[in-house]
Amino acid sequence: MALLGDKEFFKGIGEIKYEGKNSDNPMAFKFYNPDQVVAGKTMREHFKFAVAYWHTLCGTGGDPFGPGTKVFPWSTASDPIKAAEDKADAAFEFITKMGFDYYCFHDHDLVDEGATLAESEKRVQKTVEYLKQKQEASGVKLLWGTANCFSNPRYMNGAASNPNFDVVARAGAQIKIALDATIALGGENYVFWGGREGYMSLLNTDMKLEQDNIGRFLNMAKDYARSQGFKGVFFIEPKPMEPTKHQYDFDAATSINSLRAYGLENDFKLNIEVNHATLAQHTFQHELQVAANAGMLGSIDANRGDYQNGWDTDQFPNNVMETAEAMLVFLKSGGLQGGGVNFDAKTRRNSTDLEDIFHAHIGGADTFARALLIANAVLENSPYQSLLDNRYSSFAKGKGSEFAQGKLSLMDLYDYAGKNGEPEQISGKQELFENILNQYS
Ligand code: XUL
Ligand code: CO
Repeated sequence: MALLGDKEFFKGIGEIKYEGKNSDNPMAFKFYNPDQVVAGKTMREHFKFAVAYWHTLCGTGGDPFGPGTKVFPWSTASDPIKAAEDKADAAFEFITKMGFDYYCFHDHDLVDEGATLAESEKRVQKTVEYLKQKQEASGVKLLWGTANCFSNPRYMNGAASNPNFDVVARAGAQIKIALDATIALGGENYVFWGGREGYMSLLNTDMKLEQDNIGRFLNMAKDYARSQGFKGVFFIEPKPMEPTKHQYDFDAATSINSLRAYGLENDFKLNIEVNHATLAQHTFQHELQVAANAGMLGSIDANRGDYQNGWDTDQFPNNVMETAEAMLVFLKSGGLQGGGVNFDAKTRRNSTDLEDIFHAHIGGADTFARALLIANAVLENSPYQSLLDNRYSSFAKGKGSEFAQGKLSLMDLYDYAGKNGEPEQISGKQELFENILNQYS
């Protein structure tokens, strides 16, 4: 069995090190310094950067207008188990060279699906045995596992929301196998992204039954995993559309409501993806804040969309100022509960060199690191927090404080307002807040 070092796919590329912002070495971090302490934790601990198997090891660049453009040297074997082992070798070589600690997968990113459920299960189990050894040899861990219940044509009408019980059961079986794999690999979390859990037309859809079925299904999956000793967090990953027109887990607020409606709020949190937030017409930081307010900020899928088009382009993060706003929410809410920052992002179709995959992840990590440093400087050194506190200071004293403690009635507000007269006009000072972020960047 090939373990680390027996075979090299990314030849000529060594370990990526932190060299600081004056380095011109494209194969070095400029801001991500894994052991640097920021706000009481190392960057490594804050972020728990993870590599997404599906993009980085499997995504060859196909789009609706043409096939893939990238020929990966780990994807040549015809035997599915050999191909899975080659892919695992490449994955662990890449993750180790990046100096990251985590990876994430869908079941059939690891190994191709077989002709039957039993054959698929056997393949996943064999690959898991191999991955266990790769994990032990490298120290790399599994941030989360998930099941791909959206690509196979059997799921064209949904998985847990499918109108045909036979498909719902088939999805259940697949998710049981993916949970077993995640648990066997010591996965810290498990993700549900409902790729086809939604609908295209209400005319042929019983929305209430479909949503109730998803609620029942998630409870079954949670109960099974807990019965097998899984102690990690389950994440729902909201996305408003694509592939379906209306997805049930539209955004953070919608998903939190569903989790509460089906009694799942103690076991589930959210995995917030940047490009999913913007597809829902929200900012990334808005979605993080909504999740944090509910105590459900679990994990991040890091990427970005494109301002000029409206689909899930999954580009690597590179917008420092937007990410800095997100890192303000991240730091103020105490970071992520259970999860980490998974690069759910792909190099462009015409980025065909293997080294491009390194440039992409280096840039993504540096963007988050630089943004974290900015947010921390804003919180520690600037007047930002005191300006914000001041904006709400009327709730910290007098009648405002009584209101905030739930001690007033509507009649009390009536009496107070009658005596108080017309409220003073108070500026929101948005430009000043924006200038502070700019100044500390
Ligand atoms: C799809 C997406 C998925 C999930 C996992 O837009 O983000 O890759 O992260 O199923
Ligand atoms: Co994602």
